[in-house]
Amino acid sequence: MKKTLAYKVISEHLLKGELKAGSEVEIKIDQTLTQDSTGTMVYLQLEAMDVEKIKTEVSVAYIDHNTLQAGFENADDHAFIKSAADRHGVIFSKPGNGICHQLHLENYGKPGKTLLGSDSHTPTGGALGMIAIGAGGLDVAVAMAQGKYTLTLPKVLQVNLKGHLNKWVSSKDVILKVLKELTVKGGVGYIVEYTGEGLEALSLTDRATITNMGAELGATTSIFPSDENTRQYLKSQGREEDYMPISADLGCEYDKTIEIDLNELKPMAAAPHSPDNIKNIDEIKGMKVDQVAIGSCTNSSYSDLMKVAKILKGKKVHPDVSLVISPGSNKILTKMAENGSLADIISSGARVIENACGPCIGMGQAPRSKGISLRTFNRNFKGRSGTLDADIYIVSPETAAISAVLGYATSGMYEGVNIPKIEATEFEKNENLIIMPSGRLKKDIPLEKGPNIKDFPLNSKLEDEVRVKVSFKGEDNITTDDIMPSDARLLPYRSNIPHLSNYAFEKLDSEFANRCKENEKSVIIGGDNYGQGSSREHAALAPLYLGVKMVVSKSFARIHRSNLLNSGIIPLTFDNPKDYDDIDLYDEIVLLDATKAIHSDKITIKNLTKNKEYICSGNFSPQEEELLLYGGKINLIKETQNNG
Ligand code: MIC
Ligand code: SF4
Repeated sequence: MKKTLAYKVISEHLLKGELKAGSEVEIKIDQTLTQDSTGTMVYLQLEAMDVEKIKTEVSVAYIDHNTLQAGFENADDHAFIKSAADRHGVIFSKPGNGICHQLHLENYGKPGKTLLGSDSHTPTGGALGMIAIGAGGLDVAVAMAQGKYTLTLPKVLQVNLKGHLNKWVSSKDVILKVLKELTVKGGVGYIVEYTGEGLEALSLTDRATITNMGAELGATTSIFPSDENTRQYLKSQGREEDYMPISADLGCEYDKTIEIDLNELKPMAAAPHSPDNIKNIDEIKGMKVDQVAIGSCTNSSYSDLMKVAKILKGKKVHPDVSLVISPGSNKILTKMAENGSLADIISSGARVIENACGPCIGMGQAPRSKGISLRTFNRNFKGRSGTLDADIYIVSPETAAISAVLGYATSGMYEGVNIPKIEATEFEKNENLIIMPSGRLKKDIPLEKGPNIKDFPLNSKLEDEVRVKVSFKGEDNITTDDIMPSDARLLPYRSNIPHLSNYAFEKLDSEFANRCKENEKSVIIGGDNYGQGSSREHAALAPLYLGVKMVVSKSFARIHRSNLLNSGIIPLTFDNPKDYDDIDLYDEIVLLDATKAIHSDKITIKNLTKNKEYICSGNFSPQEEELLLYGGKINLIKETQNNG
């Protein structure tokens, strides 16, 4: 059978199941990555599972999110992860080395391999021809312990790229166009595979911008073939030997195809407050800008920052604009210091900040009140920047840089500016910010657990009757940033669920935590695509801690649904979306015979307050049913270990 590239890589890693969309498959995981804001949970979970050494070929613990260190909390998290990494044989990347996805491309990703990461932008690795999937921390912990991962096999959506990009139009505009076509839920249940003549002009890091933001489509992952551009990139990183060409079989069939004519694309922006709210720059041209932020795992590559440096060279950042730049890696920053382009950036009046996620996750650089910020990042959800009434526009680095100089949103295309050309370069290996595992035995390496590191909550076995009250009702596309906000104030508490849980849904409904306490056992009611965005399992663990037993929505985002199941919280979808309208806060809902009901196709819940019944579906796989019965993955693993 002729195979898509995605299915080729998956079939080479298939341990169990059938290569048929919709069926449950188990695949071998070659590599994992964690970052610090989800990583503390991963290593606590490894401890709870009593894992000795990991089974993957490469596992890396990156520190890139929580780097502000305004108190002891972040530093304690780093020390904990460092000690846990050594205990289990995981490579540790120190803070300052750079952003996990950029670093993984540079140093470890390989064509044809599988990667599971506790960050939703792990699909960045798809640029190298990997199957790279973002997941909740617990799934990554299990992948490290067992070298495998279970998923429902997605369908494959082909994006065929025709023609060539015009000057000032970049790969960021390609993915913004895909988002316009498909929306933030259009990728759910799919792997997005890129093909066509347009690939040739897209460098590896251009491709990585596209696969990175595939997360915003809700797709399981995105993938590019591994070709000459891949070889060039690996060579530039001093590891040409890791190159292997792979592509789809000629004439293979896709489940869905969209075509994009690159010649027709213009520079674009995702307007507030969703990555699929796409406008052409000419629609917002002239809009005064207060802040420009360049960086993040989407656009912080060497060529992105070199373009920015060349645009800024000899110019002055507009007096009303604060321009901040966070490079993707230490290697990139070093190279730019050596070739003088860093001086061009600094002397223009830009503020160069640490090689880390920084403002992308609200760790500093919150815009002014009602501020307008152009950012090269991937998410512009309301409030994520740290300023609730700020308007965030997502743009390419070239659009960001020229707008920073002129003080208003624009593209060089409309300003008669020449587009800069970037010469390829080679990077020297530098592992000064990498700590390899010492090889000592786990029992000889103490876990460094500071006072901020608390145990994570565990659910109990599923009861026959689940009787709950509605503690929150949300609209469509509720993000995990809405459920469990993260900013400089809260990120330091990612290993402290009791503290964090007080802030769940804070921005949408400041009474949520109190209501949960009042209701004791709760249900959350959601609209479409509930839980989109970040992979943070805190968006399941904080509700679990507050007594949430069930979430009923019109539909779910993939990673969040898994995180709920891993926590033993029942995710149900309404068969009739209109039933959603019926339900109000504090309504009492009951699921009878729950331990039997979860095995059925149709699950009926009763609204005792309104005297109504709603038919719902769980679509639980056999493994998911077990997760619910045992009250989550850790309980299930412990039970299985104890029984044999
Ligand atoms: C994000 O971009 O939202 C994050 C912060 O990287 C998250 C992970 C987290 O919440 O820690 C993600 O993308 O999964
Ligand atoms: Fe970090 Fe932002 Fe990328 Fe998330 S999206 S990994 S916060 S840079």
